[in-house]
Amino acid sequence: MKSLVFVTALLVIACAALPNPPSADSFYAPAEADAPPSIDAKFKAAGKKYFGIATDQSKLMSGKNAAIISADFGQVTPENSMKWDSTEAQQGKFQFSTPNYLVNWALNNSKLVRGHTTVWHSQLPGWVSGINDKARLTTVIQNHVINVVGQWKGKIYAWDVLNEIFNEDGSLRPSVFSKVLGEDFVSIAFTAARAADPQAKLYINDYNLDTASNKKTQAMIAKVKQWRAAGVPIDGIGSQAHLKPGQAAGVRGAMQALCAAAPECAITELDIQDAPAADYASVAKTCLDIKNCVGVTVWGLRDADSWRKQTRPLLFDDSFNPKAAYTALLQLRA
Ligand code: 9MR
Repeated sequence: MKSLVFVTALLVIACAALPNPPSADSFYAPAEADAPPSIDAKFKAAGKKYFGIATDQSKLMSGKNAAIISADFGQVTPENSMKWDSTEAQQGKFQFSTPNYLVNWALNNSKLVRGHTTVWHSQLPGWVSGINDKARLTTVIQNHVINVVGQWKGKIYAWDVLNEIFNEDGSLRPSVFSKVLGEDFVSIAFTAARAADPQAKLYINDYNLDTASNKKTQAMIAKVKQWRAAGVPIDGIGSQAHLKPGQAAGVRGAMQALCAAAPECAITELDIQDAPAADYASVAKTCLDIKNCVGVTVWGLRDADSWRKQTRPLLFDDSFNPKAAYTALLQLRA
């Protein structure tokens, strides 16, 4: 009897000493309540529009892609399905079923879409690259841009209207567009895109813009200022940011300079060889710190699906497990 009183007394004292005994409710709280917020949620809390990812219909229909993107990302870019060779492989015969799937998926899942890309020298059908008449090429560009951008009028946050038009020395890349039309293709493409979807933010996008001082970055800045001053409707500059370890160090200075040249800017195709966590964190923090940088898009989910898979540059391994760089981004302070 004595021992029972003693044990009961001990229990009473022990319970009283517990700060707040957990209620029944807290035992059954959903696991997500304790999960850290997504990187996209962090970006939005910091005033950004999204943290996004490149994907496409085949990915969204396989493995854990859709589940992970739906839970953790706020924006999608079609990796290939909106390019000229996919949308208008034959003149005037537009194919939209694959990118339609992505856009519908995005809208059903409350994700923003970046359209990619209307005028690019690569993945360009032969019937376009063979044109050498100014008037004909002008009409062909206008018709392509109006049909492709118009297809998703009001549904696309931003369009990469022009992609990769500069050489490393800052001159214009010798594509069919620049050879036949000189610089005029820039205003032709942007004017058509604005008419087709007045709400979409219109971007010029390029790679190797990762150092402020390099000639390509300088040319992008000078030319965007010049074209905007002349009335070309350019809303944003996209820096692709396909990086090697260590290159992230230059991205802050480069983005500060690029973002000062247009109303908005974004990192549009981020991937980093070997996926160093500190480099990913540094690039993400750069966008968080620059007021008119609207978001960061990573160029694919799993290493196995990357265009440079041998360098394992992405945030998820081949089994869809998040890598150290992903955790570093989750832990980033805005
Ligand atoms: O990731 C894309 C890859 O699947 C395609 O085969 C390739 C074709 O050129 O394009 C890749 O995406 C590119 C993007 O559209 C523009 N910037 C460079 C990207 C990597 O090459």
